[in-house]
Amino acid sequence: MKKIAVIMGSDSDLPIARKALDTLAAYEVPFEVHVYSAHRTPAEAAAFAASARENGFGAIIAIAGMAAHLAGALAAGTTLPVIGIPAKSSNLEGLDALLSTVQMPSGIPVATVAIDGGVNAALLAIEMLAVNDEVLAGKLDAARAAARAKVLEKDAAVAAEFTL
Ligand code: RP5
Repeated sequence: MKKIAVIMGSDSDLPIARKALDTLAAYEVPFEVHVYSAHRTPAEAAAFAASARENGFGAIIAIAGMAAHLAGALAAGTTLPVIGIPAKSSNLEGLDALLSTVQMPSGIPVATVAIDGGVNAALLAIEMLAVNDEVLAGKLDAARAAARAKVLEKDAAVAAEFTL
């Protein structure tokens, strides 16, 4: 199975990264984690992106806050899918990072998830791998079925308590 890379701009992004890592682990998807910054370590970030495909990765998750260029900078160096997580790390509540991550120019896409959206970033990466992995696709289906059952259980409980 291909690996997923989880790259964060700073170790202060770790709480968001953990959500993605826990999700990948729950699906038994292999991953590698690094701290590379588009601004503080641009050479290391570029080198990682340039060699990611030959190093066995299937997708890259990039987490960054403030003037968040990490996802775009990695995407510039690879044709692997890059998923950007804007981090809420400044007094602009993550809106700065959201716009920096999502507003990519044509030709260099970044699939941007919600601010601090570690779980969905991991699920999106898993869905990418599941395109040609039936076992993984089955796990995703099972998780959706379990989530549906939970909501229907809550619906029944709420309806029973409040319906006149
Ligand atoms: C970004 O700046 C990082 O991704 C982090 O979210 C933010 C703040 O970094 P630190 O100053 O905490 O290292 O590059």
